[in-house]
Amino acid sequence: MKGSFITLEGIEGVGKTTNTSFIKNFLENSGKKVLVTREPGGTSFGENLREIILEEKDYKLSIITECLIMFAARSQHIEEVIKPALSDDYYVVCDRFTDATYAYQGGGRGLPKDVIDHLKYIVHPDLEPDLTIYLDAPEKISFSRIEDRNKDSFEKEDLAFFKNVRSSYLEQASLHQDRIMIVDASNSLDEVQKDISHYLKVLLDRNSDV
Ligand code: Z5A
Repeated sequence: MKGSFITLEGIEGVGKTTNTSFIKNFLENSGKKVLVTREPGGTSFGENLREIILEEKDYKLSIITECLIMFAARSQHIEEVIKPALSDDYYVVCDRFTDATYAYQGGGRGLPKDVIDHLKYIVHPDLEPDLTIYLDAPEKISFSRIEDRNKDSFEKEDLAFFKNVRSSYLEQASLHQDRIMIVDASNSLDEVQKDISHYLKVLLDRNSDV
């Protein structure tokens, strides 16, 4: 595949949506074709599943059901959107991907890592992001940025849940230092975007050498 696959990760309110637009502009200004997408979602099927996941329900999804829904949406997303775009030379910028499953269903909900490893192997054995920007900030800072919003089913979880999610993200970043770049999202937006620009330039340089 000729394009590049870039993902953004982090707990709620750290600035993933804001910086997805920044990355799109940066890459387009560098002459690249860019496709922005998100998970769960990115296809009609995935967006339907996203609604089911995030809406208030009068029943509770089991942890494994929640995880299978993430991977069902992802499988469709990869086949219908991500792989065709990468084959067509696009830079695909995705707001969350499988690192989020390790962090939320693994770290947050306590699903064993080997279950997620297994599902990942079934759904995308041959696809890994080329670059993951992990926006890191303490829960209290990121939550203060979204306190005026209506909360979805995840955002109603307590601080302990998000501490575990964040720890899990940091653990993955230490395991995949070649791919996951940690950006301090408690800094000003200007500083955050300066750091992101640096990692994008490294990726563009690497691609121009190929
Ligand atoms: N989920 C899962 O459990 N398992 C999975 O495998 C996947 C997902 C893929 C939906 O995600 C949920 O799905 C998610 C995990 C679960 N849980 N929740 N909730 P989502 O990505 O759609 O939802 P989100 O994380 O809640 O997105 P968000 O609330 O929109 O946050 P954000 O995109 O990171 O933040 P933002 O909208 O860009 O910024 C928030 C505000 O902060 C905004 O006013 C900005 O202007 C401001 N901001 C941003 N950066 C800064 C800085 N640096 N300084 C000051 N202010 C800033």
